[in-house]
Amino acid sequence: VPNVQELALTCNRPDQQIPDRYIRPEAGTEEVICGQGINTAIPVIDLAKLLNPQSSQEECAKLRSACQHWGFFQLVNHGVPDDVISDVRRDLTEFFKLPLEAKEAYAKPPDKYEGYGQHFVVSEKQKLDWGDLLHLRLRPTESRDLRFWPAHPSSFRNSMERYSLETAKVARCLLEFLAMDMGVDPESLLEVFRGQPQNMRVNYYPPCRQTGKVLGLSPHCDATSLTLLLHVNDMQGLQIRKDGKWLTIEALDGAFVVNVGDMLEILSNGRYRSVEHRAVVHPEKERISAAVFHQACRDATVGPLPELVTKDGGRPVYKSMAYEDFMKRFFSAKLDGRANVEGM
Ligand code: AKG
Repeated sequence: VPNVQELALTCNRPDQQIPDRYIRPEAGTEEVICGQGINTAIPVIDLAKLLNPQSSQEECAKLRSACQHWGFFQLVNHGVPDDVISDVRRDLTEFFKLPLEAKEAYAKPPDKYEGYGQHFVVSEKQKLDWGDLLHLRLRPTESRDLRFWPAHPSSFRNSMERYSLETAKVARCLLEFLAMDMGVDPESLLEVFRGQPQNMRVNYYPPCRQTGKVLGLSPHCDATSLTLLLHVNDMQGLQIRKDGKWLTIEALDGAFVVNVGDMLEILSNGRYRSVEHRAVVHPEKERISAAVFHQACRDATVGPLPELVTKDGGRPVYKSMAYEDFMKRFFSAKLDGRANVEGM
């Protein structure tokens, strides 16, 4: 399928049309509300307050409520140094500025999800997303395939390494608090994520003149435990499904937008919620976002934690499945709302 960054250069001319495969009749018809209001802004969780014994209990209650009712929150005071964030922002922005041939040196092979290319394409008839991506496996370090790691800009690999380490620390810390909140031994939850497997998908959404007619990223849930999303440039475009409407997220500068993925909904036996989300595009400006996904280890079982099933009267809400089968199922389907978790 075509490179969307290149396609946008021609399609955005007034005498040109957006190809039919990108036109989404549903994109502009559903109600969208602004996520800045007192009742519509996603909760903000302060990691420094979670870690401070004086404020931890109160902040942990906010974290629980965010994961139960919203599936999303913004994380501030997360402790990732400013220079780590600014370096990764700079290098990702530089990468997408490279000429097409230079980016295609890292092209995603058809049978892999790593590399530079386009979002989930599983059939000839499927509608396409208005965006390109760079997908990298970050952790465990031995799983990295450096063929897909850009060597330009020259600081790219080092920036990514530091970012991966810092975001893995944040995710681990949040999972520990969530385990405590659910009343399970943090080790039994962390064991599922042994080695802290982590992937990153960088999304590049070019502008689109007919913005209400295309989607940057189709509605979907993440297959992960927790996703940490960084707004790489200062453009908004993330929307989450809330009470049947689309709610636009106004990301705070430097905060992570964190969401619960299918795997955490399942492990928690339904206590926390994996919520559908999508990305819309701007008529004139490009947008770049970077999602870091925290996965289970290869030999894990994805299913409700036994301690929670016991607490819940022996009733698992979801089936259990080998992690590899769970991910195969996810990658063999197109992005499609809550279909993955609801099929469990
Ligand atoms: C993803 O990469 O899974 C996302 O949902 C990204 C959303 C965004 O770009 O705001």
